[in-house]
Amino acid sequence: MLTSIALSLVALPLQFAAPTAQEAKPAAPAGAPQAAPQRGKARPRATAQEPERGYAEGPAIPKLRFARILPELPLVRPVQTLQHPKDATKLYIVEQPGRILVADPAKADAKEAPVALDIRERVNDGGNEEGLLSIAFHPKFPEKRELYAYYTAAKPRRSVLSRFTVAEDGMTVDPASEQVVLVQSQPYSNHNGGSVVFGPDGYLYLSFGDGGAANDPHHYGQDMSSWLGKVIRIDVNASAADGTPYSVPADNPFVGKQGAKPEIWALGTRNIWRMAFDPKTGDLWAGDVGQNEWEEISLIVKGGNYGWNAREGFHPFAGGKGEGPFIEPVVEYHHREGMSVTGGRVYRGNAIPALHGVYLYADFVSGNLWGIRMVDGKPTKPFVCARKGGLMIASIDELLDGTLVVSGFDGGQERSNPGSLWVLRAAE
Ligand SMILES: [Ca+2]
Ligand SMILES: [Ca+2]
Repeated sequence: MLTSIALSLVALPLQFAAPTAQEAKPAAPAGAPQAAPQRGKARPRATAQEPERGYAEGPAIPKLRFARILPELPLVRPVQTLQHPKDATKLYIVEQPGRILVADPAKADAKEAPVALDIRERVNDGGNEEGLLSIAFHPKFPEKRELYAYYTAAKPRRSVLSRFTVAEDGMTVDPASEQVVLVQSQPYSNHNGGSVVFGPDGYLYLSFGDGGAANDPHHYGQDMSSWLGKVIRIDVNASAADGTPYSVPADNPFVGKQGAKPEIWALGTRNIWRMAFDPKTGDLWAGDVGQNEWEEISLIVKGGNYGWNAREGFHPFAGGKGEGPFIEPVVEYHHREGMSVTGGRVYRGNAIPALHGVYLYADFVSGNLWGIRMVDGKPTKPFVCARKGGLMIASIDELLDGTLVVSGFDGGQERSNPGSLWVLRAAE
């Protein structure tokens, strides 16, 4: 049973803060905004907890299976893979304690992998959601040999975004080359967000969580004077006039707005754990981890307010604050189906034609992997493409040919459990 997996966990899921006994449940969804049903189609049956949404119809989404890669390579809490953009033999594997390994994903018998970077001494991975959380190459890599890394550090507790220089052969990243781009103080160990990605515009996007604890006690999600609970967008190619090692794009939505940090691109996000651009459409997809009941997938747009902590998924959140208008999720799921969403990406590979254009996302606890399509701006009904009970799915990334790679912790998230990597194949 999926729920028994969740209940058997001793530690908290990676991106999930356990509700305290005193926490009120969000109000019933009555009155929650609903998408209009598609004309001429039967509305899906609603339950008390799942209001009618009116899903779009689309081509069938295929069943998938998990195929292990690098099965003999020992990994410690792998939280992301990133392929060299010009070299299919180099897959950079991010280990949460603070290392990056580089391995050829096709080498089935690899028992070890060279360490490209080891900054475990700088990284604080004391909390379950702390550590080296995300990396991204500069869009012009490898001509511009820059790697951006987002990690948590201690004393004081903070999140750090840094730039490092990659060696010409791509095998090592110089730890002495670190240039800190920005720092955000962190009030609690959890909800550090943790995706750094470059957009088609060449700017860097970073997801910050709401800071942590539970319920966003300081209401950071709607506080425009803080990066917490936001997605930010910066230009890392130009320093600011005051020496800040990045600049703010002039068309950021809150530039010049009094009391607002100009780096903010979108607000009201609780803890986006994995976001990714669709290279074909330029859409920014995100999985935003919920509090007590609802996990959501959202499309992040310029200036959008995603509701936290006034909203959780499509529902009002008791005790939250905030004025709309809010942008509703694309889809949500209830904690019956999982506990902590891991945002994925749109499949743009050629190996599975029926999967082309499908957005895939997962639950860290239940091991469910869903697919949806967008049809005329509306999602198709989420379809469970695969289920991998016991695998804590931490990230869904892609190889050069579009093959999706899943990083996870095998058998639970206790630190002693081995990490593992899988590719998604068509089920036979
Ligand atoms: Ca935090
Ligand atoms: Ca939301």
